[in-house]
Amino acid sequence: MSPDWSNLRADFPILHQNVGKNPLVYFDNGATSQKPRAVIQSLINYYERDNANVHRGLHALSMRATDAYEGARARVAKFINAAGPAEIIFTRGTTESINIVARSWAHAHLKPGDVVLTTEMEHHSNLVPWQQAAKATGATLKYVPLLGNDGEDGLDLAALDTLLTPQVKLFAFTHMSNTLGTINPAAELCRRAKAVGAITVIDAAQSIGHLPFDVREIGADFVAFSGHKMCGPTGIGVLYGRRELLDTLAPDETGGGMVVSVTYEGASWKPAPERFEAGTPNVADAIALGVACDYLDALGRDKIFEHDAQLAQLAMEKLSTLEGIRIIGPQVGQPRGGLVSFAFEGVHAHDIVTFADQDGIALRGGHHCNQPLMRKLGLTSTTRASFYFYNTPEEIDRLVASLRKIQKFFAG
Ligand code: C6P
Repeated sequence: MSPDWSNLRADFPILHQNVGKNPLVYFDNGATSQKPRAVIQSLINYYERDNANVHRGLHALSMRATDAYEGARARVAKFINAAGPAEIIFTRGTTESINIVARSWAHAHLKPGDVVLTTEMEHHSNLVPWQQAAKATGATLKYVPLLGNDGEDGLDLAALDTLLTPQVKLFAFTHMSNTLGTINPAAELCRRAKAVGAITVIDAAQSIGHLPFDVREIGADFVAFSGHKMCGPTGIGVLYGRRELLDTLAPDETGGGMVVSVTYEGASWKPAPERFEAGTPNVADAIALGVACDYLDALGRDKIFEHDAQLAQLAMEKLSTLEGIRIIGPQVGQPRGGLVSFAFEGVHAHDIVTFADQDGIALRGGHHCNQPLMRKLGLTSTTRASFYFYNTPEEIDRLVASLRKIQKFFAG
């Protein structure tokens, strides 16, 4: 049975406010999701009762903080079905997670003649680090093309046959595009990469809190995601890495907490995950991320996906009735995740976002950290409505009504 979605709104204090004269419609979940009371309370509890540094103290608070921090690591491992907590490295977010792989793995393993493969739909966070790694090592960066004038046909999976050569050492791709809403077939991409001996890196920033995700079933080597897009706090994220791979990697950052022994001449490293967590970690936010995992698992990410995908289809159907709208990514009836990006000729996305805000509706407008993709589609920006389980069909009606008003205004 599906949860009672509208009752769940009571768990999110922030949703119960007016923006100007109108009740808030929060459609910017792709940028960051809102936080349930349980996550907020976890932060308060930690700072009111348990706050101490971890792994260092023998006093009660430090031991409580350490237990809760390591408990959160185990909780996240369960959330994605990792083989164990040692495969979970806490980072600041998706961006830092991908950069760790690009600096630690790629710099150690890439040489001239090697190829790093990514796709034409990547967020800058899963593109620029590979450009930098390729530049530093002499490797070549190649892209799996995106099909369709509006990017509606997804990645060119046939092109993979020629692109995935034994020269490809690493294939980094997004699980769900933050701009198109496309969901890539992660398990198939990992299987095909593995067949040529390439390591896979999945950017799961947009998918992890929205659909079931099993790292072992997918067969990923590395997975990056952010807590703040899955009901957790900002400033905490995860790099999942297969244990065998993590243990062969040199640390990206060095300092306290990650060493076994230090002399004036040198130092030796602890195994993963400590090896990759130099300095005092973000204890409070990691613990709250564990609470976010509990919250999402209690709802069921299969149910969340169903809900979000239904809202996206409803939005597409209703938005399609607006004259001159161009929706990018999968079209009405094609499978997609819970976000919709669109453009109107002659009206800039920033104007749409500003006007919608006056109706209490929070959207995102711009290039969504996807400049090469925008250029490919012949756009400079789009407006994006991104949904989560607390959004409702009535809110979609308010969006469409607001857009109609905006269109009328700009038509003069
Ligand atoms: N996308 C959006 O509005 P960080 O900032 O490290 O938490 O996540 C980066 C990131 C990486 N990959 C994808 C697919 C993403 O969507 C994001 C963040 C936000 O779409 C902010 S640009």
